[in-house]
Amino acid sequence: MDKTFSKEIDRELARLGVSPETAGPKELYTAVSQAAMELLMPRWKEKAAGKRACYFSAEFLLGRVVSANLLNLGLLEEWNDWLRQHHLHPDVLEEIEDDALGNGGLGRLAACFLDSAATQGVPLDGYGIRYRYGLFRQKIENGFQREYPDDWLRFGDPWSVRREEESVVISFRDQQVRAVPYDMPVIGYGEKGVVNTLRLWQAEPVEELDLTAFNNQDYDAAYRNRNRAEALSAVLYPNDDTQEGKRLRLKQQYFFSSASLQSILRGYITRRGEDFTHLPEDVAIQLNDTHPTVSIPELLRLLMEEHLLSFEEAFPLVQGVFAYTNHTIMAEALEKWDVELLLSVIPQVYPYIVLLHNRLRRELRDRGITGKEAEPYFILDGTRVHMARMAIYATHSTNGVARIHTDILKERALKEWYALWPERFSNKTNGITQRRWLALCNPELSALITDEIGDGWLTDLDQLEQLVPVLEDGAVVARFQQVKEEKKRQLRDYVAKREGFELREDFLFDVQIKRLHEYKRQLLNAFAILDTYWGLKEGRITGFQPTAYLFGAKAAPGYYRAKGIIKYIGEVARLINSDPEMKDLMQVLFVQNYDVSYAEKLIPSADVSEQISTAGTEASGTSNMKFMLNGAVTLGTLDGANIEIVEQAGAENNYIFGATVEQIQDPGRTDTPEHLCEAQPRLRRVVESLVDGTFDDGGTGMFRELYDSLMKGASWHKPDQYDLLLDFQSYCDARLRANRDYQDRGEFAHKCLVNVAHAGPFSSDRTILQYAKEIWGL
Ligand code: 26W
Repeated sequence: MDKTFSKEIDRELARLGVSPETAGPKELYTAVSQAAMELLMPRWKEKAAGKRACYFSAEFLLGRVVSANLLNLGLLEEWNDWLRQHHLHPDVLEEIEDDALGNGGLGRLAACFLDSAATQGVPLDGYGIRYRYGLFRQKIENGFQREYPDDWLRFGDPWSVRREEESVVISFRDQQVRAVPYDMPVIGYGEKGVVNTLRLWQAEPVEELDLTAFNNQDYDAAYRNRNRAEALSAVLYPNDDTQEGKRLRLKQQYFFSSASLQSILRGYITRRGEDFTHLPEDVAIQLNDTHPTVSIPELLRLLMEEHLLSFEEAFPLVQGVFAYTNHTIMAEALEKWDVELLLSVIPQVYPYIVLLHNRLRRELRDRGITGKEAEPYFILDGTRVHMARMAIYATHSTNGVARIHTDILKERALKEWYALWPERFSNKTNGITQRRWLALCNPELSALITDEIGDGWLTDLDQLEQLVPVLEDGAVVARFQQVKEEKKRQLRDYVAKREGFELREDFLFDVQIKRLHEYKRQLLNAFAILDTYWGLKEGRITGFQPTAYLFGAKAAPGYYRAKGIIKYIGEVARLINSDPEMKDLMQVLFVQNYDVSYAEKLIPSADVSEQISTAGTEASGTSNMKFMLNGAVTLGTLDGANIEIVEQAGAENNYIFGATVEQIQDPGRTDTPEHLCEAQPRLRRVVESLVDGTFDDGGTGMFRELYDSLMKGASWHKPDQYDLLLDFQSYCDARLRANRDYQDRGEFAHKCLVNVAHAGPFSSDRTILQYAKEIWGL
């Protein structure tokens, strides 16, 4: 093997003044990253001619980038050899912080898309914010979630290049800031691979510091400007469920939208001059949810104010450039900005919103839509700006992220829009990158697969289909079981270190990991665990396969109920883990600070994947795909991408339960929480555990509030709005079925492998090629 890379690592270490023997994790990280950067630089500079696509996203949840980059560069083996040679452990880089510049699915999807585009040779660059602090670090103290800052730059940022000379100025009503781009290479894997760019903007003062104030010894005033500027990109908002009228959040959105557009226009003018008619031939911009949607009036403004186009010239260009992805139908998450707030932050943008609104009204009038009938379309409703409406109107494409989600958009949530412009709507079912979510996180299963069918699956996941005939070979199934056992042992060791908890690796692993939200129904899972516990104690359940129930989730810091659910799971865990009778039957663990790197440990070890959202609420889900790819069965509802997963892998190889979206949304429903509890004493008992003294919420009243949300409702919602009680019985049944089936280990492993063999369609390579062809025209 060519040893250029190893030599480069040695050189970088020497430059840092250390040797392989004296280097700590930080030095090793810096050296290996800089060595890799050195080698890839020539490839990064190559830019193919032709149209480029831009992914505008407030979040990019990359996780740890170093191992993924080394894998994609084909340098991972040489790095591991180098470590071995110096008697260093391959886990030395585990101390490096994740890049956690995102909340959950939407941000991680953006990261998977970048990886897939670079691998498939699709010219796609990411544009976002370089938050100083990513999503908070979570600790569980006394069962309660506590938040601490996430200092992701602690070990430096060797993968970014600051591009001072490409800074732009952004104006707000009350301040101006400089946006400085930090570029990261996005490295494709394999032969078709290219190196694209993730450009993250950092806010800085236009003037370094106020020297006059400084000389007058008014230091607060001297630094005020700097602090106010830096505040803009200081923190990622930790909400993934509600949009509150937050000034700073709007500022962040405008900040990265305007900076990205200015930088894109600069590039265009360099190539084409001031003739903007070719803009949609050169540039496609995908809006990741409505967060960057202020880009629409901002591009109009830039074209009209700085380049003197008329509105009727600029509008079709804008519509040709932009496309919009919707990630949620939860009403609380649909962004609407108060006009007053908007005017006090970015008044210069408002006139362009008015132009859009009026143009829309004219179009509606021409189609005979007036009065009340026109209202669901209004971008401006008198007091607020509806960002999703603006996004649908002023783009050429709106897409959902799984088939059922897109159908719900067309038939319900956005039906008025679909009626007018059906050709604008399409589905792009989400996907995940198999490089991170199989090759990196599960080298053992990867080796099994490669031994059977070769390694073509790394860039063409459909090749997993070739496993189908192989699955009848008992030896393959047995090897899969050994892999699963090995991944459980690895998780056991990791959990022992991180949580001080002794997982039983001989148990079935049942895993629910995702943001904490009522609609995702972690509380239903906890109820079912408690019901199983009582069933075992009373002898109602016999022949039970011992099970470890694992949870990982962060709650938005202001989401009171979500935090109550964390506390409740902790209480259930305490009851069960401390009961000697349960020692060989059940364990419950809520892991702290669930993040991308933790997911990479948990997913490969899982037997059962919990995907239990109320039908019609989870747009797609993506962890469901990661579990499938790593050989877990889905215990889930007919929601999001679960539907497409069971369609591929077969209902007989998964555990589907619960009401369908039609049943949930049936206007003729007569069931009530009270009736359901009356008919089902076991259900009554678990629900009452919230308030009957079984558990202690530390005097906070959180459990009472949860109880009331189920049984009484609240001013803003009906009782049990996510139908936990309706689905309780069928959930318990399905879960017990999985538990019984597991006891025929060979048969269960076979089911798991059938899931793996049919995971091909859930590669983000497939998704990104669909975006490229069907939306971006690449
Ligand atoms: C305005 C606050 C806010 C912030 C983020 C509202 C909503 C969000 C996101 C839409 C939350 C999110 O991550 N949604 C998830 O997107 C995934 C990728 O498409 C889907 O797989 C998940 O089902 C969806 O919940």
